Amino acid sequence: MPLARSLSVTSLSGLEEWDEEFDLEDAVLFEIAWEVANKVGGIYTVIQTKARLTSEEWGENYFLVGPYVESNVRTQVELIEPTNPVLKRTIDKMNASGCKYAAQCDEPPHIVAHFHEWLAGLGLVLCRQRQLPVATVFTTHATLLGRYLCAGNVDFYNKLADFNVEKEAGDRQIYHRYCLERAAAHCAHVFTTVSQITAIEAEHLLKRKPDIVTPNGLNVKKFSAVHEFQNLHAQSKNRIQEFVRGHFYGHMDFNLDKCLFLFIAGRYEFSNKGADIFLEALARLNYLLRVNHSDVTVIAFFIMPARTNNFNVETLKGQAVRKQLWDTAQTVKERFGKKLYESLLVGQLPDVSKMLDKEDFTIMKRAIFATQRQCQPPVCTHNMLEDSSDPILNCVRRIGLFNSSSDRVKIIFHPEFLSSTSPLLPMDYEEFVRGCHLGVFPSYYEPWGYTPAECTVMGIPSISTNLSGFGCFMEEHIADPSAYGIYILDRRFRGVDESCNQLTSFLFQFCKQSRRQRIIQRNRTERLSDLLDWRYLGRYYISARHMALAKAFPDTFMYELQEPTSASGFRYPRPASVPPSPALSRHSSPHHSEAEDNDDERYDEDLEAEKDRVNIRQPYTLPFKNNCTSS
Ligand code: G6P
Ligand code: 1S3
Repeated sequence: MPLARSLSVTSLSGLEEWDEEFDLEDAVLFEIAWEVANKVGGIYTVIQTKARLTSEEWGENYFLVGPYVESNVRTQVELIEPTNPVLKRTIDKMNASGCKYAAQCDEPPHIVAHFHEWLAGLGLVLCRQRQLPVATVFTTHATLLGRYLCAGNVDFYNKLADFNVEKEAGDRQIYHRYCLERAAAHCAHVFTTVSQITAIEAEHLLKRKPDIVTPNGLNVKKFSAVHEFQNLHAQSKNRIQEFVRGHFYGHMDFNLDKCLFLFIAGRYEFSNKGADIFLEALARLNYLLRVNHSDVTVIAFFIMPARTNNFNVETLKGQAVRKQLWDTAQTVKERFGKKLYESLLVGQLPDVSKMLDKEDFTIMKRAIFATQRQCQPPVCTHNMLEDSSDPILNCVRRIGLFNSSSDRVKIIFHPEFLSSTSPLLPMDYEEFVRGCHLGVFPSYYEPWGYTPAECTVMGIPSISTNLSGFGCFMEEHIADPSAYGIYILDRRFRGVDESCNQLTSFLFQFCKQSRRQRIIQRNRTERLSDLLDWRYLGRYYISARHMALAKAFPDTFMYELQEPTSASGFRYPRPASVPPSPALSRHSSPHHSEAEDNDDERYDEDLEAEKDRVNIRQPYTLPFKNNCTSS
């Protein structure tokens, strides 16, 4: 019997010091997903952002398998020949025989095949049915039935244990897909999901408790200058402001400097993603800002793709008018500059009253005339194909937020993912997020939730919920999440109306912050980014693979489950500026509003930050109960 190699994951002092007794030389990892080089939703982000870390570990023995989509291959894939002869032979044979199974070879490597989501699950089931010597991992990023049930307005979390799953799947005509998902979960050597909340859901709906939770990470970009992300915020905000100038032309009766940009983004699942309660809370916020005579204006962006027939004319016209105004200003400036120059050339100070002549005034009047507008600035930037039944538009119609001058809350629905080549808002998603003030993701069904995580690593505060994997994860790992700009809405123990009130209150409090308080809060938010880095979270994937190898090849690999210790569970402390006594805690909160805060002074919290900065790479134990360690 070959000597067993231990799978050591006890020394968790950062991946750099990973105690890697595990010889991957003869092992090969396949990761299979419908979203490999094929952007549909969050799984694409998982695979894409994790690829660097995984290839650092597996080198040329790491293979991603996805659908062949010609346009994606052209833009995202570099075609190369595999160097591994076994794989080359396999691929040649597969190509020759129309992609049939052909993996017999002389020196079979230890294969780990990691399948994501039910769409790839069939491959896993067939691997097991054909008794292939492959260690299999199945990760579900959401359960099919869970998604359907939640979208259907049921009291999902309270009834989880009671659903007749086969009947529910049948009623929704997803029985075949449900069976595939359940089979993949049960056939896998190791079953994982992205959060504890989805683990509970999977246990009830798929009837298997996940072996390990594999939370989603990101590639965290660290800037050498601590404040660089703040500068980027200011730059990106300027670009959003430009768009707003065009969109609201003729109605720019609010102060852009006192304007806050909020946004929700993601797959267009109106209630699952919480767009319903966000809109309702915005209506309540509008009322609060009006009755309190606030000088703040909120612009809420909805970035959720729907079926459209391109941008609408009014929206495009807005940007054209803005550009025309800009060009006019440049023309007049140049004419002005020329006159000034000529005057200086002859050694005279200019006669200011003659610097603008009749023609200048005509040019400017014509430009101002073009900004006359009979209609309100549009709520939606595109021509919607299903305008009359669209849930966001219908909700806007019901709550009456039509971007009128008296509204303190304005809505912009952009039913297409953002792109830097857009004629309207030429920004990519990352730039846009950086320029916003707050991401709002009040999801009801959200196994993980990348959107608030992306906000966090860019130093932008966000609202998530205690029904989202991200929200629960942050609640578990941060002593005072809201002090760090991580607002977690209670959608688990409150009714919809109560949650909506809480959301309104979060939004209203946020609007009351001074610029200085927002800067402090962004600094704190950004400090959490290590927690969401794949360099930290990637270890759960490593554990899952090790577990699978040990289950599939018990003569060669071993692992041992470890019970959680009291030390398990890592928590970011309250920010150092928070005094211990609740009586004094007013100053700890970025919400305290004092007159002297209302300036644009850069308040640098770095000294405090240094005191409470927690080195995430310090030794600690895995924060999940299902740790696997060496034997
Ligand atoms: C960043 C910039 C500051 C700017 C501030 C605006 O911190 O470095 O120069 O004043 O953003 O913050 P605000 O929350 O008002 O967009
Ligand atoms: C799923 O995508 P979704 O937006 O349909 O997978 C994502 C990646 O794991 C996850 O972040 C999200 O919550 C799930 O819902």
